[in-house]
Amino acid sequence: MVRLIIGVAQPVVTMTCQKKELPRGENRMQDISKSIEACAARYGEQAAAMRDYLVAGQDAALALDNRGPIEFDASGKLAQHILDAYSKYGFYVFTGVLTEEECEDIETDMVALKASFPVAPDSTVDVEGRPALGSDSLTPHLVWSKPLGDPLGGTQLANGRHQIKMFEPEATADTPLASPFILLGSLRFSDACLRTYAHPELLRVAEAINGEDFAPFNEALFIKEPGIGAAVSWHQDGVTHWDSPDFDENIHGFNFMAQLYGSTAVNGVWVLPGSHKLGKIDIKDLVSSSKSERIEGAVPLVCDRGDVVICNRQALHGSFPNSGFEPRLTVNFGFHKRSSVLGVKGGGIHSNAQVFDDEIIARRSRVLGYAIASRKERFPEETAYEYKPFTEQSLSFVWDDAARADIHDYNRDDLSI
Ligand SMILES: O=C(O)CCC(=O)C(=O)O
Repeated sequence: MVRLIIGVAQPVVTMTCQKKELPRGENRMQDISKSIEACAARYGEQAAAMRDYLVAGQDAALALDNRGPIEFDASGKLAQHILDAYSKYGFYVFTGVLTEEECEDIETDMVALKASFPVAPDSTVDVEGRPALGSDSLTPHLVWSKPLGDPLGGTQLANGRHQIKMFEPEATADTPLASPFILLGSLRFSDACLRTYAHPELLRVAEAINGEDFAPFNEALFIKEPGIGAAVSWHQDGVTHWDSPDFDENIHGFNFMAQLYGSTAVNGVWVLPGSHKLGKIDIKDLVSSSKSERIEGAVPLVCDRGDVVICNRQALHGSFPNSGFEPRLTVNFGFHKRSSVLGVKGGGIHSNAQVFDDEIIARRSRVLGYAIASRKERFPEETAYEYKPFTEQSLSFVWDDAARADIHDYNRDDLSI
């Protein structure tokens, strides 16, 4: 069913613009006990083991010291405790980043997007017979799956990085034969997601991790509807730099994962803490030593609505099919160190393999310029992020129809490494 190969202790200042900020370390966790039971029940004789794994993982995730609001110290640097925890675990849950207003904007766009999805993987029309979303695209945009499937696991798609096939529970008879679960190049389809891409505090985090000349990676939506949403089998994202003499824990960049409905042990991404420092992992071996796909030591990303995770792309991660009752919609967008992409031949997963030069990086970065411009219009009271490469070249951007046309198929230049 897959249509595409994808693919020092200093005083801290807590950021403003968050309506639902909680003290560091706390979260309002959704009660997912019914989902845990429903999910476990689909695993047959493994039901008890699955239930125990979900509960233990959730408890372990909440016991880690890697969640709280985005904080900067008195000199404007990202708080050291965040940098330390991110380096230790390979991920950090920033709580209360997106305001309710911003989440509602994304929700509104999602309703329109879903209504314009093609009716079937090979269709070019939506349910009303209109040209479907992306039917004029030259670039890949939708990845489809059968309900509760694992379309990437155990295949050679995406450079074979999803080494094992996850268990695919049987879906109920009322589910569609196939539905989209990943939307690529998402910034051209949703103004709300475009604006989230320019969130000033998130971009300051990107700068802190990857330097002020940080470069884009790619953007996608992960759509995990209850009873339908597909698995993304265990994998590490990076494909190009594992044997590099300059290898370090940040060389393959990171993804921000903004949560519209929260994220749970049942529907969320699971991460093996610290695995971003281990180099390339033999996943089959790990599954074999864990005696099941329930990899020992992994924990789920437990989030509320509006939380945003930063996840190192080298960390071992994956998600189970969503056989619970809560939806998950993740607005994914990643960034790299410029040195990780400049002069590097891409891995060919999200875009055709090409050597990324200054021109390609500049072309791919313009969507960030439009995003900042568009966010300024929607949230004029906010201090917009200033991206050094634009300032140095005195580049300015306007978000208008010409800009929309300019980013048509922009993801053909995804800096896929
Ligand atoms: O959201 C998911 O389920 C998977 C996300 C993922 O694998 C990624 O961002 O690399």
